[in-house]
Amino acid sequence: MAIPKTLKEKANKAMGISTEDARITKTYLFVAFMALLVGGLLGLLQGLNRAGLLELPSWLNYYQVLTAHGLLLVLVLTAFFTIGYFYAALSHTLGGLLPIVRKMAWIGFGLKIVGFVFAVIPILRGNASVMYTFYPPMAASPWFYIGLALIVVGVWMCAFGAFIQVANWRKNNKGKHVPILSFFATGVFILLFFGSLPVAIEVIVMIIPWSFGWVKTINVMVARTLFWAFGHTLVNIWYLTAVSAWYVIVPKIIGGKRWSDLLTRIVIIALVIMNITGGFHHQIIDPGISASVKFMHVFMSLAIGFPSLMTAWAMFAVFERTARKNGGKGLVGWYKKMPWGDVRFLAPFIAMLAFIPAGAGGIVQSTNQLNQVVHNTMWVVGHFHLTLGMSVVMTFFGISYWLVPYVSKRVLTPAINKLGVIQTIIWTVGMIIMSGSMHTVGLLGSPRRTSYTTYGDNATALGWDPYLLMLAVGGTLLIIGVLLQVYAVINMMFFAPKGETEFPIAEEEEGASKTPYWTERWGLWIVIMLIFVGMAYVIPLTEFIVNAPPGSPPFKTW
Ligand code: HEM
Ligand SMILES: [Cu+2]
Repeated sequence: MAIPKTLKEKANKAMGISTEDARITKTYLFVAFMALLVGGLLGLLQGLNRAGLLELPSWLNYYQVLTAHGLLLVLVLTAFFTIGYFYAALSHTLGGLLPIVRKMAWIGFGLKIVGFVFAVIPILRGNASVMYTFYPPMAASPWFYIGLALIVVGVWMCAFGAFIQVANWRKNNKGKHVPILSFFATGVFILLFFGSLPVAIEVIVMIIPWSFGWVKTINVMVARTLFWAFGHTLVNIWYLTAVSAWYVIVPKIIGGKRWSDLLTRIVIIALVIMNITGGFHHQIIDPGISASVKFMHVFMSLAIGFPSLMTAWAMFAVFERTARKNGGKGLVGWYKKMPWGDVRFLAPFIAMLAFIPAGAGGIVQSTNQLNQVVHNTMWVVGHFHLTLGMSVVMTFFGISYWLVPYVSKRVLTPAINKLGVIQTIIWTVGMIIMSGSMHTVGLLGSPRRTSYTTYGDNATALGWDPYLLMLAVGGTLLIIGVLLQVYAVINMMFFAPKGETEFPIAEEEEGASKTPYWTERWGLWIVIMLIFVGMAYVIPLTEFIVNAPPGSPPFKTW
């Protein structure tokens, strides 16, 4: 930890986060959890519908609900949480945000909210039931895409704000390592920027002119490819955000030290470099991509398993060391010494455990032959409720129990901690039931993105019913979990007792070897990343464009 130099930095250390910096994070987190509330309610409607328990009224279409559920949870919840969390980290570890950076965070906030309103109005009016992937040739109202473009520009504002903040700190702290959590933030914002470039090109250059009717047709394969270059990166941004809490926050909460600083930084660099190049594992069934290019993408996405395994190893080493230091004994007996009753530990711990089956499912999906079995079935929906709905979101929940009090200058009370533990258990049971039945019913052939139907009482389709019923049971538990979590956040934000809450950052182990300075060479990492991106995308995109099939006019399929 750098010793604070300027008066402002000293003041920040003494008094906690400045009110102005806190307001940014607080507002971002508030929006994130409102998205969880509304998105969760919509999820329940879907679950009940698929189980045949609820017929949606004629003015509320299943695909309209699904579009809103996807956007609220995939885009709004995650983006607002990630930015709110990392802006608090930048403020805390780099001695307070610069005024210009603060301004950019607010402009970014405004752009995202305006963009969101632009996107939501056509969804509500039934003119944009294209789901969060908005694959052409399905076409929504042009305003929906203009909204998405504004959201992306809003995210860029925040990314550039973070770059300015980090660059300024580096200028004033020559030769020093960027504090670890800001190092994570740097990686995340680099990925957010470069990962959202392709989708911005897709939306602004291709889709908007086409949906206005200025051009007649669209190249569907180019659009899908640009989308997944972004979509796949987004997934790993969530992952990297969750991992930052696992490496840096959780060890502090259990009273331990951080695992190797060098290894942590290598994991971040590896994830940044290898990320964007995995997009085609979402397009394994797509035509027109050669087997060798698909193979390269699958190889690259499995390569990300390597830093993931390093993470798993490091985390369990930290747990064992800390528990043994606290008197834990035996091969497994040391587990008793973990703070199971502390939601700030319990929630991210279960999130980590969930990543084991979640990662295994991902390997299944990236395997060509197995992908044929599960592609576009409910299995996939089970998979991302396990990865995103459990590994990532439960980590976010765990973070909220100290971050919300920290920015609200309040404290986590034992009562809210207990509520959090109950919430964690309900969410865990609900997700296991929901995602377990989704995986199973997917293997039995039930398609994703399909409202309730028995296909004329076809025997196979009727066989899905028990699993779809379990899906609704899990979904009902989850909505209880959503309500408890949102209640806890609102309580910690506005009603909990006033007081100082610590921003928990674990120290390095004593006598840890010094991290070499080459890890700070972000320019080099970006160049290597771009070479990888070029390697993965130049040939297939050229082929799609040079040998383009006839383009498609827009379709409204709903
Ligand atoms: C109350 C909790 C939740 C319930 C009951 C629920 C239920 C569902 C159901 C039944 C589907 C879709 C089915 C279909 O393909 O027809 C779905 C899709 C989806 N859910 Fe959830 N979900 C919940 C929470 C979440 C959370 C927390 C996230 C992410 C943070 C999430 C992300 C998604 C996404 C991305 C889709 C796919 C949308 C699409 O295919 O376009 N869900 N959910
Ligand atoms: Cu992916």
